[in-house]
Amino acid sequence: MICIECGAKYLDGPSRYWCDRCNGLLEVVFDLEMLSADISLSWKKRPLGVWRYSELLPVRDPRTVISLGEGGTRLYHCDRLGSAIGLKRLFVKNEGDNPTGSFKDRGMTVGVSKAIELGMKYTICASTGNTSASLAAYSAKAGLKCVVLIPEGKIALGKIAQAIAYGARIVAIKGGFDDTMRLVKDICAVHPSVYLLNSINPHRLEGQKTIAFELVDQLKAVPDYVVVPVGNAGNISAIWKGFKELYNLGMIDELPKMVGIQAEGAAPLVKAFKKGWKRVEPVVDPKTKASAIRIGHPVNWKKALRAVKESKGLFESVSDEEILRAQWALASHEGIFIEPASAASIAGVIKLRDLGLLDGDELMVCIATGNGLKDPKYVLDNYEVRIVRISAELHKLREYLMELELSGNLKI
Ligand code: AN7
Repeated sequence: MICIECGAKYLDGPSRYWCDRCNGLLEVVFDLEMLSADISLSWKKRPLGVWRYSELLPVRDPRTVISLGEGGTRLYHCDRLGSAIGLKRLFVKNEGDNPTGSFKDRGMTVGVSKAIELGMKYTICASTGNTSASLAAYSAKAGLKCVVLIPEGKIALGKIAQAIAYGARIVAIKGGFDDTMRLVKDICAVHPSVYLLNSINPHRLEGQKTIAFELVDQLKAVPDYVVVPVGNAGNISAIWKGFKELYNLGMIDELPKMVGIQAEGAAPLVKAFKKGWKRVEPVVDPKTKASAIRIGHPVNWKKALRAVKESKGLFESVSDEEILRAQWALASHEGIFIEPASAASIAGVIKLRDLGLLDGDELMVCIATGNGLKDPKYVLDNYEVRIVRISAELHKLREYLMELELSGNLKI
């Protein structure tokens, strides 16, 4: 591992989450020249999924791998939504297909395998919901005790239900996500047998970079833009790292522009990017209905700013209203139901088009990070619910269908 701040190098070994010298973020580096000439031939023989790319994952012994069959998620060409918003090549990668319903599983299969390799007894994370669900599931499969810290009352229903069912010890903290994150970092600094599995853990990000590998395998091309909802900013950093590795291996000869989308009330990276700051100023009381990305102090901000700058991409924010409309637009045009935070990526694409930054021919990929079923209450609370009540009589139903006929097509 290498420190992205001071360049200090660390051999693979005991758990370490930040640089001993300067507290900077760490990154896993592979000696790409040591890899066999054509690893892509081996990859082609394996099914699409995280472990297809095992040569580029930091787990030494395949026998310690804890897997629930993560990755290999569907990539949809959204032609109906695309034509409604003037984009010919709009694709959505549905990470809600993963075993616990979010992209976090890609990181957890690697991170929890690492916990086993290192002989850890406990796993721990702070979470806005999906991380806790995913860590709880992988810890269950690994036989490790799992503790999750959540901001009290701020987690979507489906996610808390998952964490309970998978048997995690759940600690609710009065405060926001950033308070839970601080506590988790502090406890792991003094407790070496507790393994921290937030995205500050560089091994987790290695699993998440496989989103980039799969995209290239599925599209047989490099997207022009990859649009990612941003909270702690781990995923956008990981995906960019994946593309760069393929580029450095000579497997692709172009790179995408990375676009990070934050919710307006929780957008410290957007602000820093637009003002050209070198640092991110935390948002003290972040606000958005997209609870997964209600994060004011993203731990990976430095990696994410670097990813967006290197790729010549951008950060943009979207309002809660835009997120709601985007979720509805994708579900009602494409049959893909994604959670509000994920819909920020769709809202972001619509905003880029409105800002006149797109000409309509670009190959655009939105990363739909989590399944819509994670947060059913959001739909019931925010949609105009269209349910008619009739008595159980045939003529009533026929009357209703007649009315529908007269009113023309169902409005979407
Ligand atoms: C659906 O679960 O931070 O920018 O604790 O659940 O890599 O943090 C969730 C984040 C986007 C943001 N979409 O990813 C957590 C947590 C969904 C998410 C993000 C999250 P990062």
